[in-house]
Amino acid sequence: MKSVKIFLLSIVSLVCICAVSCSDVKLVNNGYENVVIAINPGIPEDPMLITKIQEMVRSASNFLYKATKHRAYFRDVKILLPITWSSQPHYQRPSTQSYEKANVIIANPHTQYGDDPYTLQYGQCGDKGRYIHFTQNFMLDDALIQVYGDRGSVLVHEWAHLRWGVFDEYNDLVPFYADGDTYEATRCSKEMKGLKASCTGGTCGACDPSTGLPEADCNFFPDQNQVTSSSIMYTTGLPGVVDFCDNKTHNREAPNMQNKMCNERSTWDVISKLDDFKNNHPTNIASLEPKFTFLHAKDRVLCLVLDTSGSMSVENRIQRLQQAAGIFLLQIIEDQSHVGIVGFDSYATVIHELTLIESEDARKKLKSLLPKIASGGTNICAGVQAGFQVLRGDDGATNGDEIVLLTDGEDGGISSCFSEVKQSGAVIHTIALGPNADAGLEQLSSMTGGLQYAATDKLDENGLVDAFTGLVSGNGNMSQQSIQLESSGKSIASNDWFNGTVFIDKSVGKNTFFVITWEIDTPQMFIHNPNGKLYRNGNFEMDTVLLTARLPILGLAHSGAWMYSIQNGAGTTQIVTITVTSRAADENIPPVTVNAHLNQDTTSFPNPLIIFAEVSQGFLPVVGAKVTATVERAGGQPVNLELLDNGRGADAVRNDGVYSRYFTEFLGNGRYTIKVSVQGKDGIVRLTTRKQSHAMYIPGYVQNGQIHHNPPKPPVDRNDSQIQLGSFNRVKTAGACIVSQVPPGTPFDVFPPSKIKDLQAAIVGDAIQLKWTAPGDDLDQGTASFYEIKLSKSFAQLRDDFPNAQSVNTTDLKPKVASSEESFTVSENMELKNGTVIYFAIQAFDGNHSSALSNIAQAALILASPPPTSQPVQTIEPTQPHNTVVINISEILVIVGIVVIVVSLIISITVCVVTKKHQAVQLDMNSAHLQLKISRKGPAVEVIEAEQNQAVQLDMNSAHLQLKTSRKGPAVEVIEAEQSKWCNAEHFSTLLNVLATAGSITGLHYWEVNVKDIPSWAVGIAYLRIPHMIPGSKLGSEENSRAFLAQKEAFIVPNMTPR
Ligand SMILES: [Ca+2]
Ligand SMILES: [Ca+2]
Ligand SMILES: [Ca+2]
Repeated sequence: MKSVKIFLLSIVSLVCICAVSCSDVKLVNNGYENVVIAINPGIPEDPMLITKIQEMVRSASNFLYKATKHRAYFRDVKILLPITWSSQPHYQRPSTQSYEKANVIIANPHTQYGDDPYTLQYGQCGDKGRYIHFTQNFMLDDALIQVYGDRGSVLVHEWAHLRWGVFDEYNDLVPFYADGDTYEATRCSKEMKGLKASCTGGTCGACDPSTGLPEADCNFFPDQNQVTSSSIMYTTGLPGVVDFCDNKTHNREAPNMQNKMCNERSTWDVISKLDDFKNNHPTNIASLEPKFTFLHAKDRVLCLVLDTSGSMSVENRIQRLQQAAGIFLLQIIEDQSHVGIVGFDSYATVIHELTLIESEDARKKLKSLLPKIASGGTNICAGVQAGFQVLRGDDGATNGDEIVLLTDGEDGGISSCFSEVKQSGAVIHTIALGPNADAGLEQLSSMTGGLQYAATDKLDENGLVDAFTGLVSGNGNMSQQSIQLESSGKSIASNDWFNGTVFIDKSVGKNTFFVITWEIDTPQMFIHNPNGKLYRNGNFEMDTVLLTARLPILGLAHSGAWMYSIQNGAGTTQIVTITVTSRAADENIPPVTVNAHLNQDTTSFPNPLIIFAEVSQGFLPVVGAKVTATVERAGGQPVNLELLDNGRGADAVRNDGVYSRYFTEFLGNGRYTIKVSVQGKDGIVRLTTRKQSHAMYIPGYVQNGQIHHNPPKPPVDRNDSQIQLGSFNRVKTAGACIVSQVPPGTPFDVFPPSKIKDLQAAIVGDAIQLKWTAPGDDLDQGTASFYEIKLSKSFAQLRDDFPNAQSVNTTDLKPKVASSEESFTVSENMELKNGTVIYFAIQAFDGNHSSALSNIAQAALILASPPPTSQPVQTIEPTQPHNTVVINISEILVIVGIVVIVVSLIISITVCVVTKKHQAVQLDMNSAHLQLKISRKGPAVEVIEAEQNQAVQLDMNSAHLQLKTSRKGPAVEVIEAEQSKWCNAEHFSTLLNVLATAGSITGLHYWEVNVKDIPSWAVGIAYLRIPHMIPGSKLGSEENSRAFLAQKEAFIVPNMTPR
């Protein structure tokens, strides 16, 4: 069984033609051209924003040139200004550029969640991302340069995500990892120097010196001046960091996204092997100054170019064209657009010149002119050229205008107008209807950056309506766009019913339409709104010629469940469809939307297709939705596939609102069309913030041995105008993919299980437990046959020589179905002692193939140890005998305020990486001159004011709930169980601290503290009451408090500076 070792690793690294972003950016002679930076129409006009964009790009051009080792800079950048900004003589018309397709967008989130720049990136390693998002505040507020670094370097960091598909080298969730008997900050390169420190309220101390393991609030503070120049994907906030990690500097053990997604390859290794750099050599560029072009967005100018050839009369196509294009004209095209219509067969006919869409009458008039008769041949170029003629009607030009080209036929001459199309500067969206539409059609959309749709003749799939409904404006103004809530169809037997529910949520409701189509006889239609109001046939606008009924909902549609019941009154079976569209309820609150994408729009078997659906409200991801893709295949039944946001298989990041899945069930060559339906259930769906692919926020840096804190990140305002999501429905077509080279007959198994990216290992008690998510027989679908797990004490052995590493006995391990959680306890006997680090990796097999090697997980055991020497503290040799420690704080001149002594017990913690267990503490207070005694019950500490005339009072309101007062004065003992949690806001919540008060205002004072059998503890002075409720609050070394930390072996004076 386990002798099968066919490595088929390259299958998921795809030829990425158009990936998720169809940008026109090109690298020509070392210069990037046609980079588009677009400003959202919601941003008020501000010339300073343009200045700042130019400054950023200039800086980025230099930075990029250096980082790519003289291989690339920004040569040609277009700044796309919104229609809401006033016109200037030097502004040009955009051609194929739009806000929707821009590489960088400047936009404000509707709810304040900070100014983290980020890239919407959800492909695999090396795949392009969607866009870079900067907020207006990020662009204008120079104080943020200290937080994120120079804007130009931030742009290069994000550009690497967007253009080259590399990932972050820091990890907010796993900031440290074990390395021998200590731990390292997750970073690249490992040569990056800095201090690990735990800071609260500006006070810094060692990161839990009692255990050698980092606390939750431990941070890595890099040195301001670095010995290494790598890496940009770790941070852009340090002046000397100007390079990517390459094979020499890469830290492949760091548990970050780059290693996980790119098989532990360095960022430069990935970047330098991409198409951009394959035939590109370092060159001396005299001027790295980018050329800026200003483009001014305009309202849509669009021409429908519709096939009326003879074949359009079969399968009712000409009638379906009128239905679907009618929905486009009545409901989808935005107000203030200009629309014309051209029909073509062997020749083209201008049906109507451009008309301004400013009234319902204008819409209805255009709809009435849609072609009704089909005859003749197919001359696509004649249609396109007539379309250009119509588009010139407003301004003599075609750039920035759009054509919607629908055809069902073949045309040997389609390539004759390719060069004219390229020259036109217009965008052509293509709709291929039926199985025989010309194979060259999609070249017109791909060469102009248009949308690529296809529809079959299966009426119940409603594909033609979905294609026209997807043709919304790409200008970034979401409140204008029509949003499709429902698209469904069914073949209904005579007198049977077609029932369903559409949830209209509060983010939409304006301009809501229910549209029902049928084939033969008008059905009985019943629509109940959430208040029980019933709409019947008499409420609909009926079109008995086009067999369409349309119900406009006046005003704002009630939010909630709208139920429809449609009865087929015809004497025979007929197909009935329903489409519901709406618009944003409030122009200031973005609606919930879904964007559906394919990783490529042409694919040759056996490259799998990846389907992505991005569900969001504004820029906030929506998680918890049920997302289903329906794939219509060239020659067979449609396949439904649930898309998942679980960070496994095709899905890069868990809970980022991007739902993804591989599609492998190919059946024949031809166009595959993909539609995505999203259901959100009230109480299950929620909004979240983006967590990946953003520039790192550095908490601070180290200069001359001192930690300098950066300003805190702006707080997240969750009380904004945020509306509850509630239940919702959305539908969106993901377009079409042209599939080739599918072998005839039943396909043999070509797809291996997908790479396991989430293997985790942990020492639990005396054993090691492994966890991961099951891949499938075919990538992330089906069930794999078996697993092979190996272990090693060497990371390098597992990575480079997996076959020869020690096998783990997996006889009892049977794979579960894809996406299931797997867990396995390693039965091999291993000596687990301090400093043990064991690495694990896993492969899944399907009987024919093996998956790629998983991420490499580590199980580490680090017990209490002195803090590493890189702590931000000086280590002073002890001056007292071990174990029983008495310190005299005699050198602190207290000059401010009432002195508060804080006693902080740091309990011994035995740590096996994942489990922290509090152990009972034994104290023995045996010094003769102490005024106070230990409680007989056990662990305790007491504080003594040694100046006889000044009593020390412990403030038990401040004590951690595991500290109990002794009956005999100011002493505390540690108890195992907390009495209750969060019952008093005054209590320290995470550290075993208690405040003691001593009424000193000025003078030289000392106190004695007696402890025993506590491995480490701290005593100090707070000038103000230090905050309790903030997790980790404790004594530090700044204006609020001073502390002496102590361990059995040493005193530690945290970063003391004279006051
Ligand atoms: Ca024009
Ligand atoms: Ca995801
Ligand atoms: Ca397989």
